[in-house]
Amino acid sequence: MDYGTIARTTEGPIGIITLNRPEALNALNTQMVKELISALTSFEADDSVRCVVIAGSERAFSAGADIKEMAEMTAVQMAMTGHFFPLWDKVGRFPKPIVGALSGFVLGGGLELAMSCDVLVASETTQLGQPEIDIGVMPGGGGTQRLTRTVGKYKAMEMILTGRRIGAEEAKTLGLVSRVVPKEAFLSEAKKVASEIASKSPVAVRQAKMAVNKALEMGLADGLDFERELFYLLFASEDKTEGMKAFMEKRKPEFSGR
Ligand code: DAK
Repeated sequence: MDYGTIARTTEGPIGIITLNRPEALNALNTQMVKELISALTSFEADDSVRCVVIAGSERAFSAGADIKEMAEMTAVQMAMTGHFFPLWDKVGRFPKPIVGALSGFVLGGGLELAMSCDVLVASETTQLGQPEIDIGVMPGGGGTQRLTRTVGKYKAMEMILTGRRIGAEEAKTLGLVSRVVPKEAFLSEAKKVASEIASKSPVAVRQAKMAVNKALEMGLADGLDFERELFYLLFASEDKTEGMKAFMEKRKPEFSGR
């Protein structure tokens, strides 16, 4: 597939998607959503890709859904086309880890896309917000649910009801990003984290990601049962045998993903 709104590249075991509509601050339009789904689908099928990075530019990760495109849409069109829902489902259920490389504006659907990633590296210039209220709507891609689960009711209400943006340091304090780095380093740092994850057992990484995500959906007792089942399963993997053997032999493990 030829991509017009994103770039899809690989660097060793890392699949990289770069949002690329600089003229619209990487606003997510239908074409970009389709291309994102296509790139993610190809990375999912490619065994050599062990971790994915989604990045924007230094000025904007994404300023949200494309307002110029949405302005013309009716409720029925939204519902009948599903609009962006396939994207959120794809990103939210993507089995491999995704590192979000954030910088500049991370707004609306851009923040919702970021919150579907697994580790968020943010440049010190990052501004995050859910400004949908300013254009007469509300978050529709998971913002009311994911933001509230992450930062709690009162900060989520403040952000969603006022549309006010927060900076990278505040986001880190709130647990909304994993780490903050100087603006020159946001992409390299995201790739570094992705490489680190890619060096682990893909089987263990996949199960661990699934278990952590379940913590946001399940009660504690069910979550602990779920974790235990996934943990048992890892004892059937070759990677478990290799990992423990390598420890005892004082060498680096070589994980095969089996
Ligand atoms: N859509 C379309 N174009 C955008 C845009 C957006 N969201 N954000 C920026 N642009 C365009 C601007 O129109 C401008 O283009 P020209 O007018 O020059 O052609 C260009 O990008 C540069 O923007 P500015 O000139 O405004 O730059 P500034 O530095 O002055 O301001 C800003 C930057 C980010 C503060 C400002 O552009 C802004 O407020 N943008 C809108 C942010 C926003 O409201 N975002 C939320 C959109 S609603 C769903 C899932 C998700 C969603 C919906 C449904 N389903 C699953 C159904 C999500 C909804 C949203 O995200």
